[in-house]
Amino acid sequence: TETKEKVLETATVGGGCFWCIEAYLEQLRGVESVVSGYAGGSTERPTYEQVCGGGTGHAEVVQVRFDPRALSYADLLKVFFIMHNPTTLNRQGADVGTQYRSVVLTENEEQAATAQAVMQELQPYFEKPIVTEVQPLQAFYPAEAHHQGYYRTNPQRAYCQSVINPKLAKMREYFKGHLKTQGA
Ligand code: MHO
Repeated sequence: TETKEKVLETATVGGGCFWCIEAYLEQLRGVESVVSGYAGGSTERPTYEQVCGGGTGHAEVVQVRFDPRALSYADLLKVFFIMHNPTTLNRQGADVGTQYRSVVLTENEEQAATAQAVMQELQPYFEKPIVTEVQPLQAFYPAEAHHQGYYRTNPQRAYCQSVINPKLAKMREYFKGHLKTQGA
């Protein structure tokens, strides 16, 4: 018997608070899982407090496992770029600091080339230069358990209501036909 096994790919991106990126990217059809974590810095197995304190060099990122037959890496990146502000390495809305910088951490040369191509394609839609860092992924450190699925676990928290809800509304408005649940 022939089994068609799904071959998933991995994308690692950062651009603002990982609670947000996780909440909106997991809406996309083709996304199988999203894990919040830290990458792009040097400290091994950092804690959230260390990352917030600066000095680790890490950004808050999410690691996405996706089915490339349902969602291309390029399309995933386009959604990511449109959903955050890739023209700053310091500020994402109310969240300020290097941990919120815009970064794409690539698995291979092909992903790096795709990231550059997507940035070039989207540049005309932004007033300022896209400054997203594109670099090979060295290590990904999953964040603490209470940071995983934060929006789903804490929908009533003020941050979820005031910051994440508008992003989910934007997802529905911009990418309606590409979401797992179109009505929610
Ligand atoms: N300013 C937000 C950011 C959370 S995010 C996981 C807060 O501290 O609640 O960086």
